[in-house]
Amino acid sequence: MDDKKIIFSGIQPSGTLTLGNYLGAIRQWVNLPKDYHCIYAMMDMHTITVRQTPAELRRRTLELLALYIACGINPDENTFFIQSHNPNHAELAWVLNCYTYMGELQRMTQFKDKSSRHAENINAGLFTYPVLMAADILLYQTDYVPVGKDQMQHIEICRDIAQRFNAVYGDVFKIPEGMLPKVGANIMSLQEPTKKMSKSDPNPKAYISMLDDMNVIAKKIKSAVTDSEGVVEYREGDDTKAGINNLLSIMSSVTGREIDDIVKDYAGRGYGDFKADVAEAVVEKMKPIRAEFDRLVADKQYLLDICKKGAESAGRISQRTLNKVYKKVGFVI
Ligand code: ATP
Ligand code: LTN
Repeated sequence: MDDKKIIFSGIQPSGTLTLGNYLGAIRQWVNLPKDYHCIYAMMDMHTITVRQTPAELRRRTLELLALYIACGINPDENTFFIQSHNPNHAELAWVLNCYTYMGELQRMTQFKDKSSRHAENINAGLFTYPVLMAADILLYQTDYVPVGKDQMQHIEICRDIAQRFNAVYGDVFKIPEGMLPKVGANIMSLQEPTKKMSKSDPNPKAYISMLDDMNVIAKKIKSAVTDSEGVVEYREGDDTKAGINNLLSIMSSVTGREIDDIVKDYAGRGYGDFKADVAEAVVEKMKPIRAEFDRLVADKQYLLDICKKGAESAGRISQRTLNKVYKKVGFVI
């Protein structure tokens, strides 16, 4: 490969993407400068850490690719692939499992959170999820991983594992860095604005799905939980203001305007006006994405061809790292 810096990221096809996924992750992928080599995957192997309906998982995996493209990531300039199409991920994950401590996995917030939500199925995959994620990233000698804030703990453990491995065997892995968007790194639930917006929230009013109808999007924003103060103002860290802070972050992310600048527009005006404008701005942003998604998803063969080409390229790049690792740990290759 040339000497371009490498970007790697991915999302699990565990549900329909939310505005949080878009503003926290995908939107930064679209705006990355052309001088990076970008690799984006659909993380189906991570998704089965929570029980799935097979036909739905299959459908959502290709829908996720259609959404990536509909959001503006060009398949001719970027590599897209399905995680399970490149077996190197599972192979490196096994090796890294042997260099990861139970104690550090036990501290992971996502594990604690998901095991309490899925108490009937606390499987070993859920526990070692961060190790597979570390393998995803390290296989490509990744420089930067653009994700939302909730994933930073996983990037940290990935760096720890890589540094530990390098300390024993020399410079095998590049140490990656997380990349957060300036605004929108942590979009909150519309119903409980101190909790993050999540596609697996049982209450659909809490999130905006990228495939919601435009009038549903507007309705959800208009019924977002706010406060009784009636002042459109951003107050970081003030939980009573969490709903308004969140709507301001959303407005700023979708319009590209500074929060301070937006606040000025609403001096002396109520939440009704503000919510109506946020709804309109979000709908404007989502409309073309939705139309492009509908067009792409109807062409399954086109999507499958992209996955095939992407898996070949991902396989080739990652094989070099895996060979090096196997040699270092003493496997006969
Ligand atoms: P689940 O509910 O299934 O755990 P999720 O909606 O939290 O899913 P993920 O698949 O875990 O989404 O995340 C995909 C990407 O979107 C990650 O980079 C994550 O950091 C980002 N992301 C998820 N939710 C938000 C949010 N509320 N705000 C900003 N970024 C987010
Ligand atoms: N855990 C991530 C999805 C994910 C990922 C990755 C993101 C799996 N492997 C590698 C970046 C890089 C999530 O968003 N829940």
